[in-house]
Amino acid sequence: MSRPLYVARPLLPDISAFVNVLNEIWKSRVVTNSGPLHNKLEAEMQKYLNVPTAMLFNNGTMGLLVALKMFDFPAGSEIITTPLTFAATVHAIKWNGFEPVFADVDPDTLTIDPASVEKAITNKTAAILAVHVYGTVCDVNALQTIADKHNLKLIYDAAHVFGATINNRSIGSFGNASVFSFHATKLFNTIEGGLIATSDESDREKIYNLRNFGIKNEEEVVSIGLNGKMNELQAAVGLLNLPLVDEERSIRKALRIKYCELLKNIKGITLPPKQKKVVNSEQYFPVVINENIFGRSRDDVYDALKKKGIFARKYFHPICTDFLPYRTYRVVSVRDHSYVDEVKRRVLCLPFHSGVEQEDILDICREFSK
Ligand code: T4K
Repeated sequence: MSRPLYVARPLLPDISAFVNVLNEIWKSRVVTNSGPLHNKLEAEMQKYLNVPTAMLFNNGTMGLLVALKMFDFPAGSEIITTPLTFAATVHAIKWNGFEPVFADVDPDTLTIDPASVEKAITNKTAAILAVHVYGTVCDVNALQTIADKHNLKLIYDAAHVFGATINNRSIGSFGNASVFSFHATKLFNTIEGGLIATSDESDREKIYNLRNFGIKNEEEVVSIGLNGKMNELQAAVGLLNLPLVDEERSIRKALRIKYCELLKNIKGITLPPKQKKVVNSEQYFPVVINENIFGRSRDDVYDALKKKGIFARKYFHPICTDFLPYRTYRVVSVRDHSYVDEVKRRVLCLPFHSGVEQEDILDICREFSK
């Protein structure tokens, strides 16, 4: 058994392969600013994600900042998003000078609820920033219909869905832009990193400029850009990790099947949804623990696992509207009480990576059979 056992474990390449690449980088002294490894990884990403535009970033948060900047929304525009996400999603809205508006989540998928999104639209709404949370994909058709009907941009936070597909179509090709995170804890990682994917080749120049201070050429700065560039060391890790991703994903798929088999008959435990025609990214394995039926609370299970050296995580509790900067914001819902307030007390992400052994799963699941 592996102890301590964390919710995530970075996928890392063979150290000697990395040292070889480092030697090459040192020889060339090209360490950042669209170096050869960066450009190679960007080309590989375009192929892997099967999108015309795939632009690397130094982290997912910078990608989100740029994705929200690239459409020139007026200052003070409202962006509808989910409260069940990492803080970066909503911070990116505020950093751009826009107002987040929170819509409830769907009880089955825990992704943003399209009906609540529609209810949250006002004449200031410019976009929907939906999150494919845990690896579960949003209702992309319903969201696109709403976006088209109200003339809104549709941007996806795709931090959790690297390599996912819907009906064989790349997850990065939906909406106006999708932002991936390549943080160490993600299925595919460059230690820190991110990427914007879009279906429109003409977005490339705009994203390129915004990623590099708005610089167009040596004499022109054409937009209010930032420094979102991925360096050569990050790109080297990415190039070495990419061939390892599919195997990591199949190991996680087997873990998911095992978890589901062991937990499926336990009353009060809801497993992640099986989504038809979706290839899952296998990012997280969240369970929802209904204390009224199961007899124990999520926090109780979390504490008991922790005592054994198993560090599950309460992603995402607290939710964004519990954070100090957003406490005055309410969650728009088509229900009398927003579902997200219920789920935040109940959701728990269990360890989910190739370092989790069969005995670990048995040990974790025993905690649910008491
Ligand atoms: N949108 C969404 C929906 C996101 O989930 C995220 C990031 C973003 C946007 C922003 O993307 P980035 O700007 O980060 O690229 C972690 C990650 O830092 C964060 O990237 C991620 N979401 C979030 C869900 O999880 P923490 O605060 O939970 O990280 P930490 O350090 O507690 O790590 C979790 C566990 O992973 C640790 O208990 C042990 C293991 N771990 C972690 C690191 C960093 C390792 O074994 N090695 C490591 O180096 O946020």
